[in-house]
Amino acid sequence: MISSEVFRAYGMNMPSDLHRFGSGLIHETYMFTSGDTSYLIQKLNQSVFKDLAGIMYNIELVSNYLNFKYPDKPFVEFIKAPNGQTLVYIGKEAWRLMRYISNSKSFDHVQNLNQAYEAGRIIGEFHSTFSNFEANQLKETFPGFHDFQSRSNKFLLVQDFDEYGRAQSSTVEINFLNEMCNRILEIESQLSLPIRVTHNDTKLNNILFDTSGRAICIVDLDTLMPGNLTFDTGDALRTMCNPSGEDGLQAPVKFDKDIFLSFANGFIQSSYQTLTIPELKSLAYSMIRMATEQAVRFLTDYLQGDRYYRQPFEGFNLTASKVQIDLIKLASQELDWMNDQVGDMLLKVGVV
Ligand code: GN1
Ligand code: MG
Repeated sequence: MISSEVFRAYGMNMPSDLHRFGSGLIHETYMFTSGDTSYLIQKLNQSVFKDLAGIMYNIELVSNYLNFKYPDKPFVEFIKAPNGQTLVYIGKEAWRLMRYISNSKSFDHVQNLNQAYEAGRIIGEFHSTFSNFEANQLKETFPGFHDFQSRSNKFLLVQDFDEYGRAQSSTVEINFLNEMCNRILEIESQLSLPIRVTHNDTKLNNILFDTSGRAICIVDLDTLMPGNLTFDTGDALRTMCNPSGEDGLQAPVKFDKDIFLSFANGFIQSSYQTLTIPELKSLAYSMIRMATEQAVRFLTDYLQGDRYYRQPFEGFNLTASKVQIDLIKLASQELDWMNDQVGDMLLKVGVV
């Protein structure tokens, strides 16, 4: 399944126990062992990620900082080929190799409240760790990735163009999201949060846990870029607080208040000493902001004929957009409650 040339480029022999690893939809990931170490090798998706060199540059900058300041903190560790390069090209294929963090596990759905606490804690810790890192050193490898204005501009454009004649079948969703976009843009114009190193894809399954349930670190660093905190807390919350999954197949859509509380507790414990008060208070808003952005992205892709997201079933984009819309409605009803809870937590740790 992988040519031995790839392993030769890293100075290794073809392994005998090579097998497919994880549920990633973008890259192809395989696992193998050599001696007593396990490795992951990935064939990178170059149609989604156009600037692989920029991505690896960002990851290297961030991991050098971490290794220098916090050498004991676990982080993804890439292996260089004998020619000194992390990326190896075999023909047109791009590959990279990393050490597998032993005894680690990731989850697609929240298993218990401690896991939600741990996810919040590790995201808060990530932002505390990099709070003094000059985020603008990082390259914008995916321009406008979480830029709400450009996501909503594109949404309006594809509605007008309606190349696939699909706008009529999604009028209710389009109208709701246009309204939400205006609301979010209004809030964003008054929100001024510091630019930080953001992970930008903090879904639960990008967090590694050890066998005792403690979160070890956040992985899948391809979207590391400058951004603001809401991108990371919001993406984690919108995926964790809704047990239905993005496809709506696991369970009915729900906003799970207990998961929100556990996540918020973990997050505040590990970050209240370093993050600013507006950032800490943006937690509840961040979830609605990121659920809206994701709904807009799914519906934009639906209107443009499903060209970005892989469609696990016909109509996935429209369904996934509806799931986010239901979540936005449920979470919006609890916005005051969420803000009150966060306010109480902040008071308890002495932040007012
Ligand atoms: C994509 O491939 P995956 O699942 O890690 C997307 C995220 C979306 C997510 C929605 C590079 O992430 O931004 O939140 O789908 N990644 C990219 O499921 O577009
Ligand atoms: Mg990913």
